[in-house]
Amino acid sequence: MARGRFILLEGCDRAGKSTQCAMLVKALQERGHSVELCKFPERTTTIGQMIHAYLTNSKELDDKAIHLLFSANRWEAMQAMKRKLEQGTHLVVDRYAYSGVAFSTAKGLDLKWCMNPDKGLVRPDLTLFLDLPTAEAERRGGFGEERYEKRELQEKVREVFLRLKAKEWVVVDARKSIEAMHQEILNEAEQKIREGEQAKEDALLE
Ligand code: Z5A
Ligand code: MG
Repeated sequence: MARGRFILLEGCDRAGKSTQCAMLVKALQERGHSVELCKFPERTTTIGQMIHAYLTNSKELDDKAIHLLFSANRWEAMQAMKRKLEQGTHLVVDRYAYSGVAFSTAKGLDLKWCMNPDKGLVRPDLTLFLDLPTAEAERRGGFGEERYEKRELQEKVREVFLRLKAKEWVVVDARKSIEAMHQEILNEAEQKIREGEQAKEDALLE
């Protein structure tokens, strides 16, 4: 059995990451794939509850302390994620280390310092960056409820994301309709899954 593919959806606030992750998981399951959703922050763990309290303004934390908690929240999920990938389950992941670096750097922390705690985390096979201008994000539901949902910070976050963007990232224009984005994301994910299966077959034939 081929290793599962790690498919990451990153991007700006309200770009539709959670909407698209749910649609992608459902579509891949309907096509017979074993697939699971992971979301960061994972708010159900003890660390995740501290992050939630911070994001909803019921707890104050030093910028470096909250950065390390976001990273620890990924590390505590790592063994289970690796196991699932090894068992052939595809993971659709809603935000990851790039969000960690983008938000903390936008707040004023040093980029290199921010990258260090996430070094060694399992690497995505496909990163889809959902790009949305901040003015458009503000018009979408729920914007403004949590700590980081402020125009000036969001614009800086987008700038850092664009600095982090590697050449292999796929940029998805999040101004498009939900359905149009879904088709594009599903095509990219299926292609990546086929490549993984092909590589396994080739390895068997050697
Ligand atoms: N954070 C961090 O600082 N460090 C880290 O390491 C990590 C995260 C991992 C909470 O994250 C905060 O944590 C976040 C980053 C920081 N801060 N902010 N701001 P979260 O992932 O829990 O945030 P969220 O509450 O899920 O919001 P989101 O991710 O920004 O939204 P989204 O998932 O991209 O969008 P959505 O929920 O799918 O859609 C939003 C709305 O837009 C909804 O009403 C949809 O129906 C609508 N929508 C979606 N797509 C479309 C299209 N195509 N057209 C029109 N309307 C649409
Ligand atoms: Mg979301």
